[in-house]
Order: sequence, then C-alpha cells, then structure tokens
Amino acid sequence: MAAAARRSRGGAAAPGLLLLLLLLLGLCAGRAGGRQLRYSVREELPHGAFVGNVASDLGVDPRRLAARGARLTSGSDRQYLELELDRGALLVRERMDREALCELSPSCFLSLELVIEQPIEVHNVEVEVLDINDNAPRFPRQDYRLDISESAVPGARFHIESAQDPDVGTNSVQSYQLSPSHHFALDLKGFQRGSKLLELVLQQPLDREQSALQQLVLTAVDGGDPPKSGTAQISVRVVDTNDNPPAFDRSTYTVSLLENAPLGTLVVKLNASDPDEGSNGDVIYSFGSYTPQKVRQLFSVDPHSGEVRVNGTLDYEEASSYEIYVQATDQGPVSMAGHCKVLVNIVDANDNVPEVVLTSLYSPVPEDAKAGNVVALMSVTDQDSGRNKQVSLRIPPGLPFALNSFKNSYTLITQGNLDREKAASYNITVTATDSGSPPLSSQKVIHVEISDINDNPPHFEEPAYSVYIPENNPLGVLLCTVKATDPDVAKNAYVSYSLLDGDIEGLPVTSYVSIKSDNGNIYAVNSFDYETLREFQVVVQAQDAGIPPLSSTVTVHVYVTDENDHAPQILYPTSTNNSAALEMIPRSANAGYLVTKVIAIDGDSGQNAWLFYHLVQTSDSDLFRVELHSGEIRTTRKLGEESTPTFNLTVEVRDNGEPAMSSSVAITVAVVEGTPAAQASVGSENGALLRSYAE
Ligand SMILES: *[C@@H]1O[C@H](CO)[C@@H](O)[C@H](O)[C@H]1NC(C)=O
Ligand SMILES: *[C@@H]1O[C@H](CO)[C@@H](O)[C@H](O)[C@H]1NC(C)=O
Ligand SMILES: *[C@@H]1O[C@H](CO)[C@@H](O)[C@H](O)[C@H]1NC(C)=O
Ligand SMILES: *[C@@H]1O[C@H](CO)[C@@H](O)[C@H](O)[C@H]1NC(C)=O
Ligand SMILES: CC(=O)N[C@H]1CO[C@H](CO)[C@@H](O)[C@@H]1O
Repeated sequence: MAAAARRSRGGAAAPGLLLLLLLLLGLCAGRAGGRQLRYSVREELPHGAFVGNVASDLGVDPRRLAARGARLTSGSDRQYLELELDRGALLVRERMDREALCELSPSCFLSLELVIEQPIEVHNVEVEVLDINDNAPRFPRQDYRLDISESAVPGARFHIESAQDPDVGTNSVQSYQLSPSHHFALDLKGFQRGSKLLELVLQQPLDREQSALQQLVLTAVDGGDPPKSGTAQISVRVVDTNDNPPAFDRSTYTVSLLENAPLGTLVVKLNASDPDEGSNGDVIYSFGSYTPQKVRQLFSVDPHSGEVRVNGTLDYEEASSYEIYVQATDQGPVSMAGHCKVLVNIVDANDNVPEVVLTSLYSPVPEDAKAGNVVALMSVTDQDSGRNKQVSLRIPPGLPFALNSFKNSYTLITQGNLDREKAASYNITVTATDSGSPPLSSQKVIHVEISDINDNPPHFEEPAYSVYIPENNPLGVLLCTVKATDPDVAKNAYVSYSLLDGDIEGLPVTSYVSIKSDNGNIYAVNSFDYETLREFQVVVQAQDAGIPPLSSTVTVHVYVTDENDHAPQILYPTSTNNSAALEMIPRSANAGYLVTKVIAIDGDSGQNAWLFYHLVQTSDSDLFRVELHSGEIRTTRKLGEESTPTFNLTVEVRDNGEPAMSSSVAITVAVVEGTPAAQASVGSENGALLRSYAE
C-alpha cells in the first residue's frame, strides 16, 4: 500500500499545514524510532476488513507484538480501527462513514498512534478514508411549487434550489435533468459556475386554460459508478390572467315563441363559457348596446343565469320577430366581453278577433224589393295571420237575407219577400269566425229598415155598422164614427172617408147624412121621422193617400127608432067647443050596462101606441068604471030613482111612451026615462066606428 498524501480539492489550508507538521514530527520521531505509516481504506467497510499490515510495514515480527504490548491510541473516543496482534494487521473495527467523519471536506484522514513498548516506539498511523458513492443527491425539499402567471413571457427565469450530495468528487452531483417539457428548460450555467441555484427558463408561453398545472421532475445525478440520483417534484401552477373573453356556444340563437307567451316565459338560456379562472371567468349577462329600447322592455336577461325571459306583452301584429343582442362580460380587472344575438320569431297566436267592417248600407230597403237586392257591403279583417286570419261569415237562418262572398268582401242581399207590415226592420247579427284553434268570433248587428210600399188598403174595423137613431133627432147630431186602419205608414196609411153616391127615397144620400173626411164621424143632415122613414143605408169609402191610393168600403145601416111623439087621439066620443060629449043612459039600466066605448088611436108604434083608459073625474065616484084596455064605460050598479039626471065624466087615454102622453074627453051622461032600445042604437053606432078604425 503506497502511502500518498492527497491534496484536498477543497483546499483547506489548516489541515495541510498540520499534515506538514506531522510529517516533520514523524521524520524527527522516526529518527528517534517513530515511523509514519499511511493507509487508505474505503468507507463503509464492515468490521474486520483489512486496512494494512503494520507489522510488516514496520519490519516488526508480528509474533512479538503482543509481547511488546503494541496498541493503537487515538484522540477520539470512538475506535474505528483495531490492531490484530497475531498478524500485525490493521483492521476495520467499526464501520466508517466518511461523510460523518469529515462532513464535506474533500479529504478525510484518521490519525492514530501505534505504541510498541520494549523499547518504546511511537508510530503515526494515518488512514485516509476513501469516499465511495454511498449517497444520492438530495434536494432540500421533495416538492417545489411555482406560481407562474400565464402572461409570463418566454425567457423568464425561475430559481430552484440545487441538490446536495455529501459524497465528494465525482461522487457528488454532476448533472441535472428535467423531465420533458414544452414550456421549461433547465439552465445549468449558474450551476457550472458553482452557484447553488438552478434556473428554470420559460421556453414557450403558458396557457392556464390548456393546462393549469405542470408537473416537472428535476433529477440530480452524481458521477459515481453506478451513479445515484435524487429527484424533486416541481409543480408549476399557472396563474390565470384574463386572457379569454366569454364565448357563447353560438353566435345566433333562433327561438320561436308564441305571441301570447305569459310573463316570465323562458325564451332561451344562454351559456357563455369563459375558461379563465375566478372572477376572470365569472360571466355577467346583459343586453348588448345594439338592443333597441323596445326589446329591453319586452325581454329580460338574468345577469347570472343567462336566462332570457319574456317581460312584456308580445304582439305578433306589432312585430313578428325581435333581435336581442346579449353580451357576456367577465369580471376580470380588465374585463372582456363576448356577444351573441337571439333571434326571436314570434308565432302568431289566435289572439285577435275578426272584425266585420260595414262599408255600405243601403237602408231602408223597399218592401217590394226583389230577391238579390244588395242591402249592405262588408269587409272582414283579422289582425292575425295564416289560418288565424281565415274568416267566415254567417247570419242566422230563417231571415229573408243571404250572404254572398267574394274574397274578403261580403254582400248582404235580400232573399225572399219582405213585408214591412210584418217586420219593419231587422237586426241582422253577422257572426265572423276565424279558423284558429280555438276559433275566435265577433258579431256585428246590421240594422236594416224596410220602407213602406202602399200595398195595404184601409181596413174597416167592423164589417158593417148599424146605427139606431131616435126620430126627431136634432140636425147635425153625430150618428156614428166609422174607423178604418191601414197597416202602411205615413201617407200610405193616411185614411180619409167619404160617402158613396146613392139615392134614398129619391133623394141624394147627402141630404140625409154627412161624413167628416178625416175622422169618419157621420152626422145627420136631417131630422128623421120614424113614421116616414124607418131605415136606410149609406156606403162609406175609406181611402189612403198613397200613390196610387187604395180604398175599401163599408155599409152603414141607419135605423130610425120611434119616439113617443104622438098623443093618443080620441075619435069617439067627440066633444066640441069644450062642451062635453053627451051620452044617454036609461034609468032602468042594470049594473054592467055599457054606457059607451071611448075609441082612441096613437100615431106612434109599439109601446108608444099601447093605450090605457082611465076614469079621471066623475061626479058620482063609483057608478062608472072604464075598462083599462078596451075603453068601455060601464055602470057598476043599477041606477036609483033618486039619482041625478046627469053625470059628468072625464076619461083620459094615456099611451105607454116614456114619458107618456095622454088625451082626455069629457062626457056628460044623461039619464033618460025610456026603453033600452035607445041604448041598443047607441051600441050599434059605436060598433060601426070601431070596425072602421080597426081596418
Ligand atoms: C355551459 O356550457 C358548458 C359547455 O359548453 C357546460 O359545461 C356548462 O355546464 C354549461 N352551463 C350551463 C349553466 O348550462
Ligand atoms: C320587467 O318589466 C317591468 C315592468 O315593465 C320592469 O319594471 C322590470 O324592470 C322589467 N324587468 C326586467 C328584468 O327588465
Ligand atoms: C234592433 O236593435 C235596436 C237597438 O238595440 C232596437 O232598438 C230595435 O228594437 C231592434 N229591432 C229589432 C227588429 O229587433
Ligand atoms: C062654438 O062656439 C063658437 C063661439 O064660441 C060658435 O061660433 C060656434 O057656432 C059654436 N059651434 C057649435 C057647433 O055650437
Ligand atoms: C051633477 C053635475 O054637477 N052636473 C053639472 C054638469 O056640468 C054642467 C055644465 O057644466 C052643469 O050645469 C051641471 O050642473
């Protein structure tokens, strides 16, 4: 084993000086019997490993070593080496760790003294502990974390601590390797200059949105054989910068919406994504500046959910589509915005009722109008579109009208006969119904007047009139009123009355009655006498004022009724010059003797001619009585011898009229002394008279 001093690479001045001193001492001691022994041994050898043969190097008989009390001494407590006395060999006693013994110094020596007695000799033994690559490089920390903004530019440098390897020389860290990375490279120039820091250099820009975390593995390799290595994990967290605008899935969204969509109906849920982080990626939705004010009132955009909802009343008839510009803005310090357009097509709902517009109305319609006569022109409008705009019209059945249509125009025409007297006007309900689902309809009432045509003659209320007029009527008395009505109107219904010409008993009608033309009052022109004219007829005509006029007639029967206008006329007995009529009666006349018979007639008829006879005055109150109906005057008893020669009677004849009329006759009855023959002659005379009046 050649003992050779090695120069320490670290170049510690003090140990070198010490070594030189020891050498000088050794040489001196050698001269005085001490020798300098040098060995080298690899660290980490086990107990018993051979280091060198001291005996042979000193030229000492190993068998005597024990006897001479040879021993090793060292300054330290720990004995790493021992002397095997049998062979005189220096052996490893305890395993040595160079790095523990000498830490980082490049060379490591153990200094011992070998003491041999008889004679005493002291030899310096210097054992160099040789490094083996028993340590792997180690980074101070296993994991490193780097926060790098994604806006960092290529060339930016980031420091990493270098790895430590307690071994020395080539066994220490010789190189570094970085796991493959597009973005980072390792700059070892500093390391090669002896710096403890390594530098990561950014090669390409980072994009957090592509990869927010980059895992790098840094490996330190020593120069041992075999080499050892140590690794550190480098987590590169890419710190977001607001470098992405929010982006909508599409630039235009097309949505169909029913026009009567209720408030709050979701139109579309927009979704703008922003890959940035945190507030850089928080998206707020709002109307874009191109959005018209009207649209802003009708729709709402939820700033957070991006929901576009209906917030007003949509009317297809007002606008069939809307363009809503929506922007999405992120909340980065310098915010970015994305835009999209929502095209809302409004789908027509059947929300407008059809409307009937009356363009012309030809009213009134004459009642004699022929079928097909145009009464009204109408048009129909419906603000909806498509089927919702298809409208049909109808009128109720059973009317003398019909509808004709041409496109959107309708004519109302007559159909069948009109009769103003049955229906003077019509309220025709026109119903317009569209074809929507459900259909909507509206109604319009067309008021049609029917104008009059003189198609009705006046009509008398009675088929015939009978008038009963008492005779002796005053002139101009109202006999009766005839009335005719005319269902037409105005002049066509203006009725005037007149008498038709004719003769009554050879005289014109007008000398009997007159009529007031405007009210049908019929007056007597004459005073009628029942006894000369008991009845007659006149014909009254009623005529309207139409052109041409129509008329009708009625017969008025006039019956003259009897009045008690004649007093009874006494034909027998007659009294002249207020002197009483004279009648004879024989003194021998028995009771019941017919004195005379009063004969009277009456010019009236009927009851007015019924006559009643009364004895109203008599000088002998109970000798005579008058038969009520026949007028016969008879005695009630036999005359006495002592009776007066004459009797004064007054007989009244009264008719049955109301009031009754009467006449009276005074009769003087003279009593004669004679035979009943005279009585017989009187009786026959009376009988002749009675006969002549009965005829
Ligand atoms: C938006 O779209 C993205 C992908 O396009 C999806 O991951 C996300 O869940 C959507 N957000 C909403 C609120 O719908
Ligand atoms: C919705 O409309 C109402 C009334 O027009 C208005 O007060 C409200 O602000 C609107 N909402 C939005 C979100 O625009
Ligand atoms: C038509 O309507 C008017 C107004 O409502 C009414 O006065 C009239 O009597 C009606 N006519 C008919 C024939 O129903
Ligand atoms: C009736 O009386 C008048 C005078 O008063 C007289 O002149 C006349 O002759 C009388 N007649 C008879 C029939 O007596
Ligand atoms: C009985 C009686 O009174 N007789 C009288 C009837 O009337 C005449 C004439 O007036 C008288 O002279 C009688 O005396």
